[in-house]
Amino acid sequence: MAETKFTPRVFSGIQPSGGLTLGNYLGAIKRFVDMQGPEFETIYCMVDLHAITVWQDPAALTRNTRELCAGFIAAGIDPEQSILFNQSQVPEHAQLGWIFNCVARMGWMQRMTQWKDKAGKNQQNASLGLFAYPSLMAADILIYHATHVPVGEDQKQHLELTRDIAIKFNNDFGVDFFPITEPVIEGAATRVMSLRDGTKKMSKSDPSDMSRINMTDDADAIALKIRKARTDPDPLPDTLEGLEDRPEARNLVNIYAALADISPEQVIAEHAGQQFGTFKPSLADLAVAKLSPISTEMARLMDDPAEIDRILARGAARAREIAAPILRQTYEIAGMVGAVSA
Ligand code: AQP
Repeated sequence: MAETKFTPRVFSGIQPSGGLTLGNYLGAIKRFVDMQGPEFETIYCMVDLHAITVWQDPAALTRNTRELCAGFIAAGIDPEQSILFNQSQVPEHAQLGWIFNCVARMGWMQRMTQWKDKAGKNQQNASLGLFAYPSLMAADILIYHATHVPVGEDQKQHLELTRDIAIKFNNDFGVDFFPITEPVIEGAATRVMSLRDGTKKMSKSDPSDMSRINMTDDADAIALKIRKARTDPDPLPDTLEGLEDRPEARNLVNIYAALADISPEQVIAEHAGQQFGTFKPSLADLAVAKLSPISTEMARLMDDPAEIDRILARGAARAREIAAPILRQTYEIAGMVGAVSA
């Protein structure tokens, strides 16, 4: 397929299923900001329809959606330059999601590790929405003919499935309609790990608040969580290879690198031989310096929820201008009367 026929367009989303974490910031939002510019049209979404695949208290969902929007803007997303909205205001996502439910195969979905992790041993009791999550995610991306999707490492498998769905749709209908999307998984912090367990991803739904840094944490909370972060007794090595079997130490080095916009190698070069008693306070100072301005701005924006709602509604209207014709063409390709002109 000649991918060049598609406008270079970035799409990505975050679930308003809790407060934003440092993992979401370094793995996703910070990189969304980097991709904003003349090279791409950028579309960023609060994926509330995804969030409800597990139970969400309605009042908390509303608050988390607005707070997430405030987080995007405070971190540097310009709602004029980028299109910023919540998914449920653009019904074309769910409509294309249904078409893709009919394209994707049960076997593909059953292989998804996020499904297996989140449904756990109790799959019979998990929602049908949780099972179909990756097909809606494919629709989120392809309803804009997005060509590039910046995500953290955990979303790689879902992006491969998005490509499989696009390929199968194009083949089934003999068209060259959906682009084969490129995942953009880059940087030092594509997988920020829990501060309590270096083998587990930092996550907003982890029951332990000490496992993560929330974007709304104040300076004292950030410093405390980093001081209490699990580590080992050895000092930092003088090469990156020395961190191979030390997941907690490696995680702190990666976080430092991503916050400072340098490589993990540079962090090691600057801090080799240091004990964690020295390295952790440096990391805490850096984290506070980078995150405090964002949390202060988030709090300011949250004082005016009506303005946030206006930004989301305006973003949704702009998103629909792109999504509606693509949905209409999809229906037409599939032979839906009403979409096909007589
Ligand atoms: N720990 C992480 N390190 C790097 N990137 C991460 N992302 C999430 N956690 C990390 C990236 O953030 C984007 C949005 O993720 P999401 O909120 O839609 O879903 P998630 O990946 O399931 O995140 P959480 O925090 O673990 O949410 P819950 O707890 O609700 O399931 C994605 O690009 C993701 O890669």
